[in-house]
Amino acid sequence: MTIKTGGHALVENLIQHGIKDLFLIPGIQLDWAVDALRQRSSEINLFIPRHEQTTTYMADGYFRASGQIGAAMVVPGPGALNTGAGLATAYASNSKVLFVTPQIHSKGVGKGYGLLHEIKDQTGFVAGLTKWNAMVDSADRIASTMDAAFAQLNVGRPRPVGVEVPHDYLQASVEQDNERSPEPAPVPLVDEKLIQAAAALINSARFPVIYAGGGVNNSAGAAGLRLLAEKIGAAVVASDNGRGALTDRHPLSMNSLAGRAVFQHADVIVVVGSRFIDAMTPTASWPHASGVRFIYLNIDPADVTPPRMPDVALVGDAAQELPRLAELLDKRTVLKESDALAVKRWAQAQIDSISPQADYVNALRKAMPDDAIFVNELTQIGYLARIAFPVYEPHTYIGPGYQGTLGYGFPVALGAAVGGGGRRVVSVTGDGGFGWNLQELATAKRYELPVTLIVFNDGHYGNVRAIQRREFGAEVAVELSNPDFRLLAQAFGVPFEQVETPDALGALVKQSINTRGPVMIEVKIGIVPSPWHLLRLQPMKGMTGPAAPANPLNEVI
Ligand SMILES: Cc1ncc(C[n+]2csc(CCOP(=O)(O)OP(=O)(O)O)c2C)c(N)n1
Repeated sequence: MTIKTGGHALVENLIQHGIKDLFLIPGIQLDWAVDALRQRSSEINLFIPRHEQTTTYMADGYFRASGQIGAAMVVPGPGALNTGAGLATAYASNSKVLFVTPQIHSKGVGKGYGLLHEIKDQTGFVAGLTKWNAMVDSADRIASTMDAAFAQLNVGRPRPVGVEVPHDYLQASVEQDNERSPEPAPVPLVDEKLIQAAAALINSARFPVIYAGGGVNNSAGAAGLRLLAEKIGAAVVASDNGRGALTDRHPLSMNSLAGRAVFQHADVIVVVGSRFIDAMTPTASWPHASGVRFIYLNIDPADVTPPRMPDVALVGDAAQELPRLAELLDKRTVLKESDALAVKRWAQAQIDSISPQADYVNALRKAMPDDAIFVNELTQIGYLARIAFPVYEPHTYIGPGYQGTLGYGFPVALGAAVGGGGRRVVSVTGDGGFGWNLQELATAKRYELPVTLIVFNDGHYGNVRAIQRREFGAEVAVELSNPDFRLLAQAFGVPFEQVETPDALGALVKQSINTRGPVMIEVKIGIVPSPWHLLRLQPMKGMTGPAAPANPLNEVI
C-alpha cells in the first residue's frame, strides 16, 4: 500500500502502537503530520495546551496516572527547548514519554545556515533528556524508526525516548515501510543462583527491611512486593516515587520518617526499584555501615553500582523477580504488627507537630477517595505531604522525582486528568510554582479536566525565603506580586473559592470530587514551621529540629 506522505506514516504508526491521546502544539514544520492527525481524528484525541512545556508535562502525568505511553509533539528549536523541563522531570520520574519533534530541512541539518527554528545540536538536546533517541534518516524510514522508539519505550527502565524527523520527510511521498523493527525482547530472568544468594542473606538476617522505589510501581511489582513483605513480616519503606506500591493501610507500609526507626535496627536492607541516592550528596540514601548488608534489585544495571555497595546485586524486573525471591524465603514475622504500628504512631506524632501543614494534609486525605490522584509540588504543605499524605493505591501519588521541578505540578495534573479515566486529580502548588503555568487554566477549562487546583498563597517563594532567613538572617528576591487569583480564575471561566483554614479547604475539596471540570481554590497562608528535619531517611545537612522521641523499637529488638 502506498501511504501519501511521511506525516501519514508517522500518524499511522502512532495509531498502530496504541497512542490514543497526543499532547501537541502545531507549527509549520509539523503541518503535514498535523493534517494527517486531522484525518485520523476519530482515532487520536489531540490536546492543545497553551505552552509547549505543558505538552511533555501532560504526557508525563498521563503516563503516571495510566501506565500508558504519554506522547508529545512540538516544533523544533525553541519549541523543543520549551519542553525541556517536562522531559527532565519525566526522565527523573521514570515515565514512558514519546517525544517527537521535527528537524529543519534534512539537507540543512548541522550546517548552521540559520533555517527557521534551527538550533545548534538539537539532537544533543534530545539525547540529553531521553534514554534513547534517533533522527529519521529518510522519509521511507519514519515507520521503522518509530517502531524502534516504541520498542525502547516498552522494554527496560521506563524513561522518555525522542525522535526527530526532518520536516521535508513529513511532506514527502513515502512507500509503506516493510522493514519493521522486531518486538522488544522481554527482560531476562535473574540467574537462579543470585536469587538463592539473596534469599539466603534474608533468611539469615535478624531484622531485614525492604525499601521500595518507583521501579516497583512501574513494573507492576506491587503484588510481588506485598508477597515478599508478608512472607517475612518485614517493614516496607517507600521512597517518594514508591509511595502506594504497598498501601499505607498495611501495617508494614512506612514512610521515610518511620523508615528511620526501622533502618536503625536493620542488618539486611533489600532495595527494590530505587536509585537509593541521597538528594544532595553523591552517597547512598543510607550508609553502607559495617554490620549492614545490602541487596539491590533494579532493572537498570547502572543503579546497582557505586556508591551503592550491594552484597547481592540482582538486575531484573521487580514484577518478575519479587515472587521468585519470596518463594525461597522462610515464613516468619520479623516485625510484629503491634511494633510496626508503634513505629507508625511515632512518626505520625512528629508529623502532627508541624502545624498547620499536617492539618491541611489530613483535611485533603479525608476529602479524597482512595483512587483520586494527588499531585504534589514544592510548596510548604507539599513538603510535609511527602510523608504525611497516606497513599492507598499505586499511581495515585505523583511527585517531581529527583528533578524537584518547581511549576511542574499543575500541567502534570492536567495530563493525569486525561489519563486518569475520570478520577479526580488534586494538584497542590505554591503561588510561586503556579506562576510557571497560569495560562494552563485555559487548557483545564477547554477540556473540562477534573482537576482541583489548590494554590497556597504566601506572597513569596516561601521555601527559598525560609532557607535565606535560616542561613543568612535576611531575605532577597523572594517577594511575589500576585494577580488577584479570583479574577484570574474568572477570566478563564474556572470556578474559584478562597479559604483560610484546613476544615474549609477539606469541605471544598470534598465537594469538588464529583464536580465536572476544573475548580481552583486559593488558600491564604503565612509563614509556617519547617518540616525539613523530618523528611528523607537521613535529614539534609543543616535541617535541624526538635530531637525525635525515643525509637519505639529500642525496647523490643
Ligand atoms: C524549576 C525550578 N526552579 C526553581 C526552583 C527553586 N525553588 C524551589 S522552591 C522555590 C519557591 C517555591 O515557592 P512557592 O511555589 O510559592 O511555594 P512556597 O515555598 O511559598 O510554599 C523555588 C524558587 C526549583 N526547585 N525548580
